[in-house]
Formats: sequence, structure tokens, C-alpha cells
Amino acid sequence: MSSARKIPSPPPSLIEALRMGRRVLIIGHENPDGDSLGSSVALARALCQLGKDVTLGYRGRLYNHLLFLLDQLTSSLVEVEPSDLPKFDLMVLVDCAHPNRVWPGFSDFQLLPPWIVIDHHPMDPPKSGPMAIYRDPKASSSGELMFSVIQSLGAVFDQLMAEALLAALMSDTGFFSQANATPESLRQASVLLAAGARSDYVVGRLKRDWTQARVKLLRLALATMELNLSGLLSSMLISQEMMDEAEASLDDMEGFVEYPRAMAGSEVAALFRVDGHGHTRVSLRSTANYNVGELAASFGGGGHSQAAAYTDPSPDPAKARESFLAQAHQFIKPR
Ligand SMILES: [Mn+2]
Repeated sequence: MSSARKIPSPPPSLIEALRMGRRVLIIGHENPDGDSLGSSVALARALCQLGKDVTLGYRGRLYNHLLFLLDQLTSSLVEVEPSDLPKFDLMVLVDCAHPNRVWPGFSDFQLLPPWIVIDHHPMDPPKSGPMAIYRDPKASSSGELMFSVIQSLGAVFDQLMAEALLAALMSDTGFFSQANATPESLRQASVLLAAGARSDYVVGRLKRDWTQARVKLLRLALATMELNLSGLLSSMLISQEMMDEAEASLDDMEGFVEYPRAMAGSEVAALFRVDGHGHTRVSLRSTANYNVGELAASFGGGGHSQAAAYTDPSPDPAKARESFLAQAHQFIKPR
């Protein structure tokens, strides 16, 4: 049973920092997902409403299915290098707590303007860190925290802000289908719909709009579906050969981990796929019975208890699946 728990309010120091900032950079983790980008867009619009000079920064890839969030953006959109950072007087990190989640290997803390964190990952920010932190690993999404930040700022939800936040909530709760979809996240969704968010439009942009390449890639990927570990693990592969045959891009496999996840009896689902850098990216999902955050951490990755990921150095997803199975049998067993 989910609790009717309310998330704590943002710390006054964080709201104060946002009120004082003039040239504000908002940036999410590398290759921002729907939660990271949706929350960032909503905050960007709220701060524009308050008259700030806002830059929406990003690092890495902007996924096709999220580009609708950037329609009618009133702030500038920039791929930010660390050397750009001194231009700002406030940086807001969204959906991550450490600058090295934006710029891998980042260590030049001298470059950072004063910065704050809005995040729901379990990872701690660096010690020499942010001015203020609003972090709650129990929140479904950074969007859920951003909702409170925007309300505390006294900004008014317009349709585009509401749709950006709804996209954030939907992305991280699997369209309110997962255990982290609480009465609070649904209450927020209700407020967002009342503010004009069109849920049919947001769902359509996030999960429909399939390319022919995506259909072809899925057909090939489904043929690799396997059940292992007494059926507790279901997994699927996407190799470079499959990508070539389908003429697919990395965007075309977005969300494919849902297919192994749908297998009856499966408690842990895994997608082993090429990552575009010659390695294999492994996405893990689990039921509440297994903590894949810990499992991913044992392979050098991380994430949440029911959704996590890591990178295997092998270019061959089938090899990565073998390495995973060699260790995971100790972790994924009948209980
Ligand atoms: Mn998130």
C-alpha cells in the first residue's frame, strides 16, 4: 500500500538562492531523460516569469521524443562546457547531485558559480559543495520536487510548464504505473491537468511517434528475449548488427526495457544494448523484491532501487549478458 506521505518543502535557502540569482544556468545530467529535461524546462519557464536571465543548459544527447519539451522555449538552450560556467551567478543542478554527472570526470570546482541541487537520487553531493540542496530519494521524480520549488517561488503554472512537469512525472513513474506513483505524484498530476496540461498530448509525444526503424529494431530485439535464473530474470539484446540492419539510431530503442519487464514471473528485467561509444549499456528494472540499484553499483553503475544502469566495457551485448549472469545469480534468487 502506498503512503499518503507528503514530500518535505524545499529549504528556504534554496528558494532564496533562486530569488537572488540573475544569470541562472539550469542543467540536468548528461543525456537528460524526461524527468531531468522536463523539470529543467519547467524551472526555466518559472524563472523567466520572475524576470531572470535564464539559460537552459544540457550536455550530451537530446532525445527525439523529448524535443517537444523545447517548443516555445523562452530561455536560450546551450550545450554547456565547463569553461562557460563563470558566466553565470547561479547554477541549478537538476536530477543529479554532482557536476561529474553532467561532465564526466569534472573536477575543476574553481569554475563553478554558486550552485544548488534539486534531485531524487540516493547519491550525496560532493562535500565542498552546493549552497543549498533539495534532495529526497523517496520522491518519484525530480519533477515532483520541482513542482514544490515552483510553487514556493510563487510562479504560476502555465500550460507549457505544466506539460513539462507532467512529462517529468510520467517519465519516472512509467506513466504512473510503478510503485513510486504515490497519492502525492497523482495529486500533482491533477493540479497540472487543471493548469492546462494535455495528458493525451504528452503521452503521445513520449511514447508514440514510432519510426519504421524502431519497429524493425524491436522485431529483431524481441528475438533475443531470454529468461534466466529460474525465470526471475528476463533480458533482451540490441547489437550493432541489429542497429545497422534496422538503420536505427540510439533514440529508436528508448523504453525497450519495458518488453523484458512485461514477462510474467520476471522480477528483474535487463536490456543489454550498444551505447554508441563501443561499449554495452545495461538498463535494469525490478519489482520491489529486488534492489537493482545495489546490483548496478556492484558493476560500477548506479540508480534507484527499481531502476538502475551500468556500462559493461564489452562492445558485444551478448558478452555483457554472460558477464552479468555470471555474477547476478548470487543476487537474483528465489525468495
Ligand atoms: Mn529522475
